[in-house]
Formats: sequence, structure tokens, C-alpha cells
Amino acid sequence: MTASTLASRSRHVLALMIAAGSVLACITPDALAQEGRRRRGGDQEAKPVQLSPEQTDQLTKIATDRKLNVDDLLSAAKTYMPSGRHDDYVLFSSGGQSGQVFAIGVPSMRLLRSISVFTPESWQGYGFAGEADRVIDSLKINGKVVAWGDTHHPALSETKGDYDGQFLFIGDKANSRIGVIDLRDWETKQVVKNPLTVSDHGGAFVTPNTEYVIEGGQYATVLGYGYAPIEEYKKSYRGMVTLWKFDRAKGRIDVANSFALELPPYWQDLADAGKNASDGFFFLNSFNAEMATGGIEKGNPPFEAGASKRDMDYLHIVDWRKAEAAFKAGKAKMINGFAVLSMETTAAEGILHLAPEPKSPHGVDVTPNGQFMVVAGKLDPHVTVYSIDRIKAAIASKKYSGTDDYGLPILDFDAVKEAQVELGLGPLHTQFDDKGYAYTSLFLDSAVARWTLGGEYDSLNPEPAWKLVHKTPVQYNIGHLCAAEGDSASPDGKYLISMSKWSVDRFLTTGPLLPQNFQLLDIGSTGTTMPVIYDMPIGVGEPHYCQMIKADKLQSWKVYPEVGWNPHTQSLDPNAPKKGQEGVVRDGSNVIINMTAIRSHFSPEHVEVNEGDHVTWRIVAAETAQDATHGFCIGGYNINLSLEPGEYTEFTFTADKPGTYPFYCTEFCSALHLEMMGYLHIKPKGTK
Ligand code: K7E
Ligand code: CUA
Repeated sequence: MTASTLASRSRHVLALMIAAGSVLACITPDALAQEGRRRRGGDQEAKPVQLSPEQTDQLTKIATDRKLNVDDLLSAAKTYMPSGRHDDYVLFSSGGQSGQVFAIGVPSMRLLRSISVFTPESWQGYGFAGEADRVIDSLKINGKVVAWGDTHHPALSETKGDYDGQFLFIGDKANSRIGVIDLRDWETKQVVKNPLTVSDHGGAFVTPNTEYVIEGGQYATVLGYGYAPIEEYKKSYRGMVTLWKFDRAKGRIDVANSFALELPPYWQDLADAGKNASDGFFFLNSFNAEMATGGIEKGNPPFEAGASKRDMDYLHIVDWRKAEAAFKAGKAKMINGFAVLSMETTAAEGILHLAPEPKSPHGVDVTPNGQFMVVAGKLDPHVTVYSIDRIKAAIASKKYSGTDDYGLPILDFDAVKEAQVELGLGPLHTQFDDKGYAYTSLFLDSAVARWTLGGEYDSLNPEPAWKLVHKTPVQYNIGHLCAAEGDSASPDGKYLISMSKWSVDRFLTTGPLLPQNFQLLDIGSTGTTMPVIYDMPIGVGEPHYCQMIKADKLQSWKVYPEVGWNPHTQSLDPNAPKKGQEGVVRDGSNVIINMTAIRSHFSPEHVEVNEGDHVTWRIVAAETAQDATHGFCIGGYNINLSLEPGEYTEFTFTADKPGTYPFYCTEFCSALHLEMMGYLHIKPKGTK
């Protein structure tokens, strides 16, 4: 081939690529979606499956070669999603120490996305927007950027006790923070830091209409970052539970209208809000009613022995409407700038009652009708079930067995207890289905237990009430579990996730650090058994809790509503540059760059600034097609943005290191993606 034919051929190829690029740019999302449906046949009517003798032979051969039995084939059929077919449920899982949330499709168990909350992550452009990044700013605690979190409990927003698909909250145990995610664009909008405590645990949980996001504490401290020697534990250390007021219209926690309850220095654990019959209450476990202070180095009993000595700890029963009334009546005092109802107030106003609960419980879970609270104690093979009717009656008739050291009334155990059900070793957490069954994780047994509820649920299943009916082994050491909408007022049944903490031999070895194992159990289609039908390794952080929502409840945006949209304010941004307004505006050493990004160029392509300039860079992704995302990075300046269709972003930096910096698009957006770049010229001081 001669040089000239080579040149003409490459011109031809280039022309084709540009043509392809502009065709792509004008295809509408609907057209793409239609094309996708046509190709995959995903909308076709389901036809009865009929295997030909050849197909049966083929299937048998594959199963034999791959050593699959019939149960394996059934599991595969229950979980396999043909290309283009969408899952029925979305699982929002805590990402543990990754500080993120993971979204996983069920039943396929495909990871759909991560959502950064407490940990900056570059693909999402979360925390990489220069010097005045609002994300980095929101992660500051006492002036320090704390750029990770130990996420434990996600909570979907609820309406009448059912997931409404609008918001997701997640707690950071290590740093006592709550993140707020807007499920229209799946982005974190707010991180609030609790000014009372260093760390927490019982959060996030929402009240039935998301009036409040509840954050229970854990390890007692001197509230408000105070100090006292450990010898003054009983006198000065305190627990807390915080009620964060949620403003649904703004999509933000309203800190000024939030408040906390001072609690005894028992280590409060998980919480759950009442609903239906128990609407207006929430419940909180505790596990160090002994108020052990450890000190193994001084010959004292270690924490794990000291905190498990007594047979009973305390379930905390909070009437949050009474608490709200006391707060609104000005009965709170301020600690570190935050409103707190003291224990004297909560006792005097009848806001807080304690009830004995067996040995170091972990989970407390309210049944869908709100009638019962299920408490599982890791050192007791039973779950203990409380009834809200009994609790209300005991409170009304003051059926106390005494008061604790802080003057809080303790309800008589036998008066409030409905049942105890023996399930096995190490029961932790409980969820529910639509057939009157409860499911409890058994950490030490490595199993999921199915058992029957009583009361109104009696008629729903054939077995006697309050009875263990089945156990499925899981691999291994299950912590939380999660059934489809299984902690809401109307669970779906069908699927259950075992969040197995140890995976040991389930996957290829990944060095000494192994993934956790999310196991999918079929709890809907098999009658009495509930087999494990999928193992999904989670190799990013150690998740704790997750919630599974029906996919069609999510009203997620496909693109931002308008070009120039600011995801932080969820409105059109007046500063967003429009097409034709691109360029550099200088005011002394303050420089504003107005830029648009559309396949396959940034405009302007050359940006000149002087060393020492303070640069404000504004970019609009002028795209309207679904998935036409661009990135924008400047190497060496720690900047990377995700520019989703329609999105407006701004970042600032000081041009303190002169040089020639290529900036480029970090998403492979088009055939000419590599050409989607430009140069930032930072002229050294003194350059003419
Ligand atoms: Cu791991 Cu809910 Cu924090 Cu139990 S918690 S396992
Ligand atoms: Cu835009 Cu790659």
C-alpha cells in the first residue's frame, strides 16, 4: 500500500468515525432503548419452555461436565438474567469500611453501582473537585477531614411504614455520622456529624413517615466530646439516641429541629421504629447494663467478660411523640450546640421506659403489623418477643419492677413479654415475610431460622405460633439478613439475603483477606425448604445491613431534568454556562472558566491562566442522551469529575504550579473519546 492510499484510507476511516460520533450524538435514549429491546427480545411474551431431545441431551452433558446437580440447575434458572432483562429488586447494602453503599440487583446478584458517602471516590467525582469541594468540607470533623466511614445500617425512606423509594440514609459507626442519598440521582446530598458522640451504632432507622432518622449511640462517652477519667464512668459517661428531623421537601436533615435523648451509659445497640400498632414508639437495645469499664491491663475483667455478667440488659422503649413535644416545649438543654433531653426530663415526662431483656442482645426488630418486638440475644438461644399491647398496659398501670440507677422506670419483664422461641446458637437479627413467618440469623450456628409468629399472624400459616419450623445452613457466620421489603409494613417474601461474614472456602483464595459472602435464599417458591441459590462475593469492605426494595418503586432519573442542572441544589444553576458562552473571564487574578462538554470536545480547548491565579472552573455536560457521561480530569491537581448528562459542576483551585497540563475526558464516551481533551497552560510568573 502506498503512502497516499494509506493517507486516503485513514481520512476515510476518520470521516466514518466522525459520522458515527454524530449519529450517536443524535440518537435519542428512547430509540436506543427500543433498539435494545428489539435485539434482546426482552419484551416478548413468556412462552412455555419445551426442550427438544437434542437440547435435553445438551443440558445433561453440560450439567455432567460441570458437575451440576438438579438443584444447581434450578438455582441457575432462578437467578440467571438474560442480557437486557432487569432485576425485580434492588438491594441497598452498607459497604462497611469502604464508606460506600452498594446497589445490587436481585435475584441476579449483579453489582449495579457503588454510591460514595463517607469516602471520596474518583469515578463518581465524589470529593475530587478542587480546593473548596463541598464533599470534602462535609467530611470534616473538628476541622479534620475524615475521609472514610464504617457504614452499617442503610434505611430507605418510608411512607406509612413502607419503602417509598425516595431517599436512603446510612450510618457511619466509626464517626457517628448519617449520610443522606437522593434516589433520583443516587448521589449523597448531605453528611451530618453528631456533635454529642465520637461513634454510634443504631443508625440509621426511620419512623414510619420518615419524620425522623434515628441514630442510636453505642460506646458511652462524655457527651459533646468531653473528658472524664474512666473511674467516673457512672457519673459522667452517657449514652444517647438522636432524632434527626428530616425535611422531605428539601431532601435534607434539618439539624436545627433535631434533638437527642441522654441515656444511661449502657451500650445502646440497634434500634427499630414502631409502626402500625406501635406507631409513635421506637425501641433500642443495650448490652452493658453492668456498666463494665474494662481494664484488662490492670487485672480487671476484660470488657467482654464484664459486659456479659448479668442475665439481663435493658430494652429502651421511647415514646418519640412525647419526646418531640418536650423538645418543642423548650425542655432540652444544649450540649456542644445540640439539644438534649436529660434523663430527669425523659423520666418525668414518661418518654423513656426500660424493660429487661436477656443477656447482651443485638437486634430488635418490629413485626410488620407493629404488634411485636423481637429481641435476639447473642448469648441466649432464644429470641424474646415483646408485645406493644402489653407494654402500653404496663406503662399505663405502672407495672414496674423498679427503677435503674438513673431513676428510669423498669417495666416488669413478665408483664411485657409475649413469648420466647428457642432457635439455636447466636441469634442476631430478624426479618419477616408475607406469610406470617419470621427469619432470624444464627451467627454461631451459621444458619437462617424460619419460625412462626402468633397473634394476628396465627391464621397465615398452618404451624402453631411461636415455633421454629426450618433451618437452612449458610456459609458462614451470618450477621444481618434481609428479606424482600422484610422490615417494612408489607414484606414481599420471595428472597432473603444472608450476609455471611466469613467465606473461607466458598471462592478462590484472594490472599489472606477474603471477601464476605452474600447468599441468596429462595424463601418463596419451595414450600418448606429455603435453599441457598446464589453466592456473591463482596470484596469491598465488610457490609453489615442491607434493605431490598421492589425495583419499580424507584423513580430514578435517566438523565438530569435540564442541561445545567446542579445536583446539589437539584435545580437549574444560574452559573451554568450555556452554549456560545464558553470562554475565560478574568478579574485581576480571579479567573472564571466557562466550559461545555459534549461529544467529543470540551469548549474551550485551550485555557490560559497565570501562575498564582485563583481559578473557578465551571463545566456543563450539554448532553441529553442516557448514559452519555463524560469525565474531566487534570492530572497533578487531584481533580476528577463525573459529568453526567445535563450536569453542571464547578471546581476551584490555585494555579500554583506552572506548566502545560493536558486535561481529558475520563469516560470512554465516543469513538473520538481520546480526542476529547485540551490544554491548561499555566504561565510561569514573568512570562510575557
Ligand atoms: Cu454488624 Cu447491625 Cu452493625 Cu449486627 S451490626 S451483625
Ligand atoms: Cu467524553 Cu470521553
